Amino acid sequence: MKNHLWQVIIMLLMLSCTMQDKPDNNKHDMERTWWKEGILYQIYPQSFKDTDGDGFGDFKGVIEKLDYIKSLGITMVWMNPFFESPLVDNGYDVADYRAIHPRYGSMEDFQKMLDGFHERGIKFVLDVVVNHSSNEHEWFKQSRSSRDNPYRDYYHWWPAEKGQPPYRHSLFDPEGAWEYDSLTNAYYLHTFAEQQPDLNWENPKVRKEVYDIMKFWAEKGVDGFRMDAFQFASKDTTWPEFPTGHEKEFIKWYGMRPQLHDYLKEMYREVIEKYDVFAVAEGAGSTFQDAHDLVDADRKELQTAYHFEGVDMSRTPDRYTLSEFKEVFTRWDSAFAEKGWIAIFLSNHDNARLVDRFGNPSPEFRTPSTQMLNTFLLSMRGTPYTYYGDEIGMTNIDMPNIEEYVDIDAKGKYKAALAAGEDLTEFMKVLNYSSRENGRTPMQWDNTGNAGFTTGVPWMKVNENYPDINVAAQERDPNSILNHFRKMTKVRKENPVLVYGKYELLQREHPDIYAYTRTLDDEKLLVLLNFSQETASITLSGMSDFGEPIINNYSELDIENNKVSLLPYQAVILKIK
Ligand code: TEU
Repeated sequence: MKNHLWQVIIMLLMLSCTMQDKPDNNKHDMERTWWKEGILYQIYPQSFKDTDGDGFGDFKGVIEKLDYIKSLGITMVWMNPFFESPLVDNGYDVADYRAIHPRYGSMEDFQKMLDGFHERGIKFVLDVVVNHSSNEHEWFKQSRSSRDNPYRDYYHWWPAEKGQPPYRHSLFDPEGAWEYDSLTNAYYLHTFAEQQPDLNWENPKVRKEVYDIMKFWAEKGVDGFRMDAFQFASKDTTWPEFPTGHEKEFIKWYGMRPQLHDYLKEMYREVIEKYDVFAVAEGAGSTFQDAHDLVDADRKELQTAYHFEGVDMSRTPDRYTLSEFKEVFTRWDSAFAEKGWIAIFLSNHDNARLVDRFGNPSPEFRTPSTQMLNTFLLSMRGTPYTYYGDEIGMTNIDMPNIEEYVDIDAKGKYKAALAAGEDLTEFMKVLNYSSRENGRTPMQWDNTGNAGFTTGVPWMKVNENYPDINVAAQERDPNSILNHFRKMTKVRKENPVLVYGKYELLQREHPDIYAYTRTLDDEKLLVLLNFSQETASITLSGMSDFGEPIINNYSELDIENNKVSLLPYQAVILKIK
């Protein structure tokens, strides 16, 4: 017995030594979780697949495509809002958080879709839009009805007898974020459109309502929550004037107030920990400290957050430089090298298409450049997010006239440019390249009418390149963007080093190639991505013993000793022995 006790003590000592000896980069490895290993696919439901011919995608359409979604090798789905809504901002204006907008189907259809995901081992992430509600939500109707209504404090009101409220910038309304409401002679705050009044998170009743909504969906079986525009939820409700000239510095003045952390801790206690669900906030603040504090597991707030520096790089047609790209992703990786976890993405429903912004959409280079970008997303540390259509290289559309635009964001920006007397030709050039509409066109399934998306009139025009770019055609081609995406999700799943391994940038100054290694214990992978349309080479000192590439978007690879030459947009991952 005594002997046995000693054996146990020695074993425990050995175990604690090996744990301490592990290099820093393995800390993540010790806290393995499904959401770190997850590969997320984002579905914009109105544009995915329509089954009833009304021109809007629906749940039945998603159900029809469940096997396709599974075949991508993804393990999580985030779906944009599908709740009851007047649809002023395509559903980011929710009128009833527990009801489904009829255009998507019924609650029964939702449940079938959710079960379908679960049967295929896919987790489901719900979009929770609670920085604001719709002005048609019952809470707001009550709130605006009288100053002493019990719901008055669900929103932010400024009584007009106090004069004009201090200026607040609105992301969608050029006239600012306060809207006058004559019914009670007061202004209410709306960070986005005037139909999206901001909820008052200082009010504990509002917070409880939100947790109840989250519980409602957790009970139905959703596995995670994406908190929309959440860094703006906490406000300085003493309403100070901001220094002149700085009124539009969004995160600094409007986002990440210290009490946000208290709200998140409360949400964690009330919902997240009770249901073992995952939560990600849109926005990670402006400093690494903000981001860390949001996702530090010990603080019990969120599991991941996502920063905007990546997608903010390429908002105008002059685009980004590779050195800037490397700098942003390297800096954010190093901030989370030991603790915390982030999302890796280059596109979503608020941005133009991946290939237009970061790759090369010309017919010659569309395929390799999209494959290269998908290789990047799936070989970085952090949970990768792929936006529907990027797995087949869907591109921007051409909409030179403002009359064609339906999005409130584009319309608001146009109105502001007009009021400011900007050069509208230049403005339209930038909008045509960068608008959110580019990323919202119907999914291109095949070469039949409307790309197989709908038999009716699509809510948003289908990109006319669908006969060339569609799922059916790419299914048949082993070298398609789609099949490369599938190979790459498989590679990520088979190589935990791509999830947990330490990231190290090589040759920061190289003008065309992004090269990095991922290392976990004695495994090391080398990722080489040619971001240019020319052949480019790189000489890797101290490395010559390369194995066969575990992924390559071309059939050949030119290696001579330690010099690797890459074809235009070639992407390879090599095992370093
Ligand atoms: O976006 C919030 C956000 O921070 C915006 O700046 C967004 O980047 C901008 O609209 C792009 O022009 C979220 C949603 O993702 C967006 O679709 C909604 O319109 C918005 O919240 C309001 O709910």
